[in-house]
Amino acid sequence: MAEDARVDALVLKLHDVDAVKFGEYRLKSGMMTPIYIDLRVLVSHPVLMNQVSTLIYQRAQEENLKFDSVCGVPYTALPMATIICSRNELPMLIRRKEAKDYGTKRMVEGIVRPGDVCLIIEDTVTTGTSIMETAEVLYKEGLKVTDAIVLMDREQGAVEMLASKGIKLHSIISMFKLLDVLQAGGRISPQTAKSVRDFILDNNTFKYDDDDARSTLAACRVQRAPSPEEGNGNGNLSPLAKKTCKEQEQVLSYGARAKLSDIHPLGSALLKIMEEKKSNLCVSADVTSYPELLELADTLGPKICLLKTHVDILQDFTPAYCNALKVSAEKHNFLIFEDRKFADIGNTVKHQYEGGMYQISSWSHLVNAHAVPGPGVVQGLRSAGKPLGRACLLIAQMSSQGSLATGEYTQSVLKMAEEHSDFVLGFICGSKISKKPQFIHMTPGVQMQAGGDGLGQQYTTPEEVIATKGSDVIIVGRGILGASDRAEAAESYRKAGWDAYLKRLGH
Ligand code: 5BU
Repeated sequence: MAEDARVDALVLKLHDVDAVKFGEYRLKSGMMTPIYIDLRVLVSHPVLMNQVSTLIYQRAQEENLKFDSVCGVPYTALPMATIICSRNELPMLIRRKEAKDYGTKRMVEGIVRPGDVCLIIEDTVTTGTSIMETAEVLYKEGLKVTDAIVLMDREQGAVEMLASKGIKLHSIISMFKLLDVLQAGGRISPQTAKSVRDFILDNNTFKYDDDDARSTLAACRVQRAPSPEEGNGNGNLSPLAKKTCKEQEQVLSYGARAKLSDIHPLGSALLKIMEEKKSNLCVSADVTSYPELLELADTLGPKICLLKTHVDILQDFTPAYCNALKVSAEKHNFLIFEDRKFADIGNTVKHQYEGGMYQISSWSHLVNAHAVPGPGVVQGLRSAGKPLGRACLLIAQMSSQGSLATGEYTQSVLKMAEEHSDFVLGFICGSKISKKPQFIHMTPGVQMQAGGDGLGQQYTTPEEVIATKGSDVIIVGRGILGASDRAEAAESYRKAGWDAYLKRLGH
């Protein structure tokens, strides 16, 4: 079962066992709330407890979190941490709520090695203070905390608060997701769902003090589709919801989009790289010898977020080369994108992707595909790539003159991407075609001067592509490869792309 379906089923089961209740309740913070989440009851439901623990651990793996031990926030998350640690043979730490008044007076039980990273597990968060309290006890022991996983995020400011303290919060179920599932399942009325949504939007506890935090907040909420009773306009939204919708129309930062809960993990990784390296530049490494390709990867690596290859133009390809390329990608923190443009039935593309002499799925993070064959092309690629954490881009438009990928075709590609967003993370296109911030738009045919190459290629400038057309990534080949100093040219493109992005953000 896909993870989404498992989360939906879990939400319904949590409702069945009264772990989610609607009415008037007072939270630990004193705040009154129309929805109460009480996951303490899970100890009486071992099957559910196991499911929850599995989902939490899977999230840690999907996010590729690196940690040396696990600590559950006492008490509700303690058994979850115990199950995860026992099943996966991970060292656990127990945080005491009170120091013992005899013996060692320790606040943390278990082997503590200063400098180790501890992953925090929590059942529910509102403001994030319970996670912070546990983190502070761990900090005092010399431990580091970089990430926390929570089963249920009430979406009232915890993500932003913890991010401001250097902890990334990953949630399995968000409040809006829970409401959508319960409403779709006929468990709550549209009115109840709406009143809870309004409450959540009006009661975000995080006081944002800069634009980045503000756009993070918008990013955290942008997943919410308007409920049917909200109509198309914003007429009856609460003031904060209206403000949020306004923010959604504006462009979110790459960093904020990386934190969207329903973004593809690889899309999130790419956006993080872009933010960290201040680069939306993908170099199209269209060279025909492998040493030259590797040389490009090593010299341009620090300036790029992606390296795009055409493996079948290499005259000296051997499978061993791909390892060296992977090493370079790790060293310089970029992703690899094989521009293979798959366009066959699912079964054939699966073979082309994972087999043959190139074994593309074993080394390329991203590939692209034409939508011409219909959804089977994505399904075939997905069956080979998803287990490896790979993803694909659909070609919605092309940069070449007279391309047939326009109008209704482009719209159908968009729909196909939306229906397969567990594997499709974005598009090759000339301009932004989807409003969903989880999709990444990449544009080839980019040079400093608009023009063409005499063989149908059409060039647009970085500024036009990013600032005017709203695409996210510039793909540049000959603009860099044809320069006498490729590193210098790459730096000019990186800067032009980044400046255009800052302009788009209104900086
Ligand atoms: P150029 O040297 O910047 O023109 O190279 C562009 C690269 O992008 C090249 O590898 C093309 O195969 C690739 N490309 C493109 O130019 N236009 C498209 O629509 C697609 C890919 Br899809």
